[in-house]
Amino acid sequence: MPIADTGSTIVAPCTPPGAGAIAILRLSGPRAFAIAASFLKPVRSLKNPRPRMAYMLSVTDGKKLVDKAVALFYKGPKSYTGEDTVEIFCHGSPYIIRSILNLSIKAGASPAGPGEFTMRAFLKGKLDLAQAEAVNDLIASQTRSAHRAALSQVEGSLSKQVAGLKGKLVNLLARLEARLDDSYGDMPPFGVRQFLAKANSVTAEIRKLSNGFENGRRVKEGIKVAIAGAPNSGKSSLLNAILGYPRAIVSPAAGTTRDTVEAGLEIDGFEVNFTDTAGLKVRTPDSIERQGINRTMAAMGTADIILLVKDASIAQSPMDRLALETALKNTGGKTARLIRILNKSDLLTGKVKKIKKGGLVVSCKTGLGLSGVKRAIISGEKKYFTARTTALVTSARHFEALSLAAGELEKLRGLKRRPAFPLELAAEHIRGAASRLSSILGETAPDEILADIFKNFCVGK
Ligand SMILES: Nc1nc2c(ncn2[C@@H]2O[C@H](COP(=O)(O)OP(=O)(O)OP(=O)(O)O)[C@@H](O)[C@H]2O)c(=O)[nH]1
Ligand SMILES: [Mg+2]
Repeated sequence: MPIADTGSTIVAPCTPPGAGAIAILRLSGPRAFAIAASFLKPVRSLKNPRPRMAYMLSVTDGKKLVDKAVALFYKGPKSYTGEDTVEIFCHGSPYIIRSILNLSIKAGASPAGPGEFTMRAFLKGKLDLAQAEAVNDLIASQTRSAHRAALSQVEGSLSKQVAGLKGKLVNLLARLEARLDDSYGDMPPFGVRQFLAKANSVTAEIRKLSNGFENGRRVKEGIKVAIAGAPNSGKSSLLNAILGYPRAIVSPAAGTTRDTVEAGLEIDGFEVNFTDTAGLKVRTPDSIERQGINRTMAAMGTADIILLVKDASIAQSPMDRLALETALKNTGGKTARLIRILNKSDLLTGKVKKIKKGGLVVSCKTGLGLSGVKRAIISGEKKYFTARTTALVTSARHFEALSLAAGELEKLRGLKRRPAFPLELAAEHIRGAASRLSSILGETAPDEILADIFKNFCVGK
């Protein structure tokens, strides 16, 4: 996609392919009005159309009527793209859509690339890059939490915070530069300590923002939950009971599940992706089982949460111990969380109270404790939306830029040890950090980055 080519007028359907009650096509660019007027009748009403007024018009191909459609005209810069834009609402027949596309192209429009409308909005300054990226997340959002994170980013929550941090860096830089310009030595001695304290506090704010990325990732991509434990402990039963339908095969034979079984569910506005796994065995199993166990290990290694299932009606077995050790290895010291499940509580008599400390008491058979398991899965997540004051970082690109900015600022500490504080070098680090922050907003984003971002959008957005 030629990034800088905004001289052309582009066209694309904005609604998904296939038949529908209504389809919307959009034209944007300097010739949008003229191109629309070449096939919309009567032309008289299009000489100087009133912005954002709905016109009922005929779509014509020469003398032939193609459809009756409603058209809206937006005079730039008061449009989504910032350019002259026409939106045509026609009947949602693939034939009609194709005809209008062809009529537009015949009159000089070019087919829009993925995300090209939003990219033009960015290039015209209607949105910054972080906001533009979130438009795609908003379209892709499937749950309340993902929607909320994307919408607040489109509305500028992250941009505002990043711009604020950048402003603070610019201030620090101005102090250094004033010093560097002070060739007569008129200014009082430079307060290195105070300067570094200010820089440290900005670094801490940046780190706080970037630390939210793990939470942001879970909101955007879903919480990964691995269900693990000894064979026959009821892992597949737990998956089925949580989902509310029999996704995985359950049987009294140990070793029923050999491959991983995946299923997704929305819990209280959060997307949760479960992986049921093959039970961990102590003795070296046969080749198929070994492959299954490798998959169990992989699922545990990449999980955000491990639900460790134990059959509470029997004493702890060597396989339970192995499962616990493996789960601890995958959660200890990492961000992954371990939730211990004591299943088959319906088989216990009077022992329930005693085992409560060891985990969540559950019966997949009676349904006891299942809502508690669901609550435990999302218990850590809700706080990012309630008591949150900082924006949620959901993009790996933003996370990387923030980490690099903080890393750049952390280099300032090392300069303190020098006999004379090197103002030039300090300024260099601050400039570096500021430019990382600018890249989030798109102030310094090169064409390849833009192409890379917008290629993931759908055509028409
Ligand atoms: N009484 C009782 N039986 C249960 C409960 N949960 C599971 N079971 C039974 O335990 C047996 C094993 O259940 P699965 O869900 O297949 O166990 P699993 O951990 O997936 O087993 P593998 O895939 O073989 O490792 C089945 O006969 C289930 O009906 C429960 O809460 N109470
Ligand atoms: Mg199973």
